[in-house]
Amino acid sequence: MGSATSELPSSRTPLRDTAENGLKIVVVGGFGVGKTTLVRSVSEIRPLNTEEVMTQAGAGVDRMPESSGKNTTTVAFDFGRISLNDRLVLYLFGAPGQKRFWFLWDRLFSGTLGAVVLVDTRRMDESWYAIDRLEHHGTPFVVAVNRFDDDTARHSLADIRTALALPDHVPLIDCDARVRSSGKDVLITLVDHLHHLARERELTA
Ligand SMILES: Nc1nc2c(ncn2[C@@H]2O[C@H](COP(=O)(O)OP(=O)(O)OP(=O)(O)O)[C@@H](O)[C@H]2O)c(=O)[nH]1
Ligand SMILES: [Mg+2]
Repeated sequence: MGSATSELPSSRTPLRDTAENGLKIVVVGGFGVGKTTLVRSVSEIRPLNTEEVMTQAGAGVDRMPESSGKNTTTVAFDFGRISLNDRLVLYLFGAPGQKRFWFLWDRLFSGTLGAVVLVDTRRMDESWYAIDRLEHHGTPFVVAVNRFDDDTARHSLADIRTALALPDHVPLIDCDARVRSSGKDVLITLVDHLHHLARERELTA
């Protein structure tokens, strides 16, 4: 994980008695954008990860930036949990990023209240499929740009919004998937967005 600053929780944190609202959230995005990293860094339980080591057989198929130290990939999904406050708990499902596992996504989306699309600006084209599928399912989402240290281009959020053809009402934020507080901010942005959409629906009903 290089200079990762997040820490895995050392023991299980029991679910608070007051928790009454559980929301299923999925984290989607292209191969190696940091989905597993995000679920690991924010989860208050030891996350379930279905990582497999990538071998030479994947060379040319598994398209990662050369400098990446990544040597495992998610083959089913990640699962973690975070309590945003005394009553609200999020169940996080990290999707697998490689194209050959994308058929699992539609199943993962079932019962999902909202999604985070993680983006690596060096491989923006890999984000389109995620956005497309979420729009198809009508699942509300926010987009979080996981800024990698060796990304020298540092595109602005405005440029990224244009490149992804994201409508103005979709929240777009920066994050560092390795940092718990940053991952948590992304989730809070998503919950605020869901709240806002629900209020809008009430007003127009
Ligand atoms: N420098 C830097 N490295 C990161 C960041 N986020 C993740 N990484 C590293 O990038 C690699 C990719 O992370 P993963 O979390 O496995 O990515 P993923 O999206 O789950 O990948 P797949 O499940 O294979 O699609 C790992 O080696 C991480 O340690 C980041 O913000 N900055
Ligand atoms: Mg993963």
